[in-house]
Amino acid sequence: MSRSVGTLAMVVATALCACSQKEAAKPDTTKVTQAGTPGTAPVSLGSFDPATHVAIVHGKDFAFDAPDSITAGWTTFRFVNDGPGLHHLQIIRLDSGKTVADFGPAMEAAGKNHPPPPARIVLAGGPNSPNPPGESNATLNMLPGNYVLLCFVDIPNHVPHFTKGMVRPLKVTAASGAALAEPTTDVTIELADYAFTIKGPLTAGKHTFKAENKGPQPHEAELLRLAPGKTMKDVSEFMEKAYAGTASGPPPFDALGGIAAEVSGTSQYFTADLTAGNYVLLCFVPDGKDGKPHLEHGMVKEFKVN
Ligand SMILES: [Cu+2]
Repeated sequence: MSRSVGTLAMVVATALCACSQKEAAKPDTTKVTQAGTPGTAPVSLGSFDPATHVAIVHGKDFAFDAPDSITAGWTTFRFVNDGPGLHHLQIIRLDSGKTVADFGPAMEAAGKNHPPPPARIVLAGGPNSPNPPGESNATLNMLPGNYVLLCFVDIPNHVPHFTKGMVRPLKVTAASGAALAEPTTDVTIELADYAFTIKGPLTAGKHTFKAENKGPQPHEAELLRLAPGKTMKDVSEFMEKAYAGTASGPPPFDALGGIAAEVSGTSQYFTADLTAGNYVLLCFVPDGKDGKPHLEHGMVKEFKVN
C-alpha cells in the first residue's frame, strides 16, 4: 500500500546480481508446493503457464516465490499472500539498455523527496494487497525486457517490505505463437490526479475492472470492502495503529486487491467478486510534489453495492 523508494537502488542491485547466478543454477520451481484452500488441489508456488499466460506469485513475510521468466503479452498475475502481513506485487520494468549502475544513482536521487520514479523505470502495475491469507489478481500487457517484483507495503513502521527481502527479478522473453487477447471489461475505473471515476454497473457478482490511468502521476487502486457498520474513519484509525505496530483485532475491512501503481497512459485489469456492502478505493502512491499519499489529496472513493 504505502510507498517509499529510498533504499530501492541497493536492494534491486542485489536482487539483479542474484538473478544472473540463479539463472546459471536453474532452480527447480516445480517442487515447492503448498496446500490450497480445503477441497482444492495443491497450488504450485511461483509458476507460469505459457498456454493460459497465468503467472502465480506467492508472497509472505518477507519473500516472493515467483517464476524467473515468463513470455510477453497479456498476462494474468495471481498474487497469493500467505501472510501473516499485508503484501502486494508491484511490477517495475527497467528500460532497455540501462544497467544496474545507471539505475542505482537515479533511484537514490528519487528517494530523497519522493518525486516520481526516474524515467529509467516504469511502474507497470500488478495485483494490489489482498487480505492474508488470500489472493488478488491483475492482467497486464508485458513487453519483453527486465522487470523487478517488489512489495512497497510499509506496515509496520513505514519500512517498505522490499528492504526486508520482498524484491525479485523477472525476465520477460519474446512470445512465440498467438498472443492472448486483451480482457473485456464491464466496469472502468479512471484514475487521475486526484480522483477515481467509476463507469459501469457496480452490481453484486464478479466483475472485470479496467483501471485506466489518465495521469499525469502514477496511481494505484486498492479495493477494500468495509466490515458492516465501519467507515473510512475506522480504516484510517486502523491503518495508523498498524503503522505503529499497535493494531489489535480484525481490520475493519476485507482487502480485495485492485491494481498496484501504473504510470500515466497505461491500463490494466483485475477481477473482484462484489457482495452487498460498502467499499472504498484508495491510492497510497506518494505525491510527486509533497510526498503525501494521494489519498490525502482526496484520492478516496466510497461506493455501495446492493
Ligand atoms: Cu510486503
